[in-house]
Amino acid sequence: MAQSVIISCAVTGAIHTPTMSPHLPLTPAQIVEQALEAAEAGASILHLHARDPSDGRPTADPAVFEQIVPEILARTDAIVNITTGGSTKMTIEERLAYPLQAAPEMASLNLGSMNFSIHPAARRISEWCHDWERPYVEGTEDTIFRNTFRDIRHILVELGRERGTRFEFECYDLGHLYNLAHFVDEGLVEPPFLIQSIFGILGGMGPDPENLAFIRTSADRLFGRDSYEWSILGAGRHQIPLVTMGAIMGANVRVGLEDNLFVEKGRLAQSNADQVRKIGRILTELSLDIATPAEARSRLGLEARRQ
Ligand code: KMH
Ligand code: ZN
Repeated sequence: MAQSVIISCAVTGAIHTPTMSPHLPLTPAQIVEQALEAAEAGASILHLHARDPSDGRPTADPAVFEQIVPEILARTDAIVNITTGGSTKMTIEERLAYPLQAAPEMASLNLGSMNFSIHPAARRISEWCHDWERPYVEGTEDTIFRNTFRDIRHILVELGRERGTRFEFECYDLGHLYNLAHFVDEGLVEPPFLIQSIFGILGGMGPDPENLAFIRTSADRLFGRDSYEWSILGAGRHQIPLVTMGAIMGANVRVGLEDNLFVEKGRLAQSNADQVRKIGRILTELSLDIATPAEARSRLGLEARRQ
């Protein structure tokens, strides 16, 4: 029998900017509201970033996260997953300030340094809501998203081993699976772990459907299928097609406005829950069940931590 599908929702991220959609949640109240609505719609994992409430700029300020995370924890049973990627412009110290303080149940962990660019999006926009947005978006052409082996080890030790946080391993390329395998060999990553395969980021592997099968067989070879839960993230317009394909292949899915602002061609999602409901309808049509937070915790080895 097919396993139920764990839906992750990445609520706001640090890629998109306020000009790109009026529905992108920016303030703590908006992020909390949309996260709770996404959980209500079926997301059992909420992946969270913070933004400066004054202008929507990505921030790693623990004081802003503190206005978001405790409120969500108090009002839903969904798993809270805090970014350690932050934005490509932040230092590792900035990115880790809140996760190290909060020791969340789950956090993202990016498995390699890479180009990570959205600069082509700037060509389509002539009027920006805020002064910071245009240089931020254009500047990604010349920015490296830093995640060295030492950075990854530091996060695995300080957040994982010392504080008990488990990870959403963000893999944008085949090499990132091998980097993860290195840390499995070192004894710093233990099953069951969550591999988020990311397709369609400029700088990572492309959104070609064939890549899903290639990554699946590579992960099976490196880890054994019983060691990991697989999830698919498709960037932009590739989101729903690729996560649907992944679900058919036995993967879990990630949606949310961090990864895509639209709910269908030419129509902006009004909220994160719009996308969660859409993939929920597709899964139901495919006779696939949606995992509850309890099922997700059991499959991801989170129960011990919660007790
Ligand atoms: N923005 C996604 C492509 C992170 O927060 O650590 C990957 C991500 C990174 O969610
Ligand atoms: Zn993120």
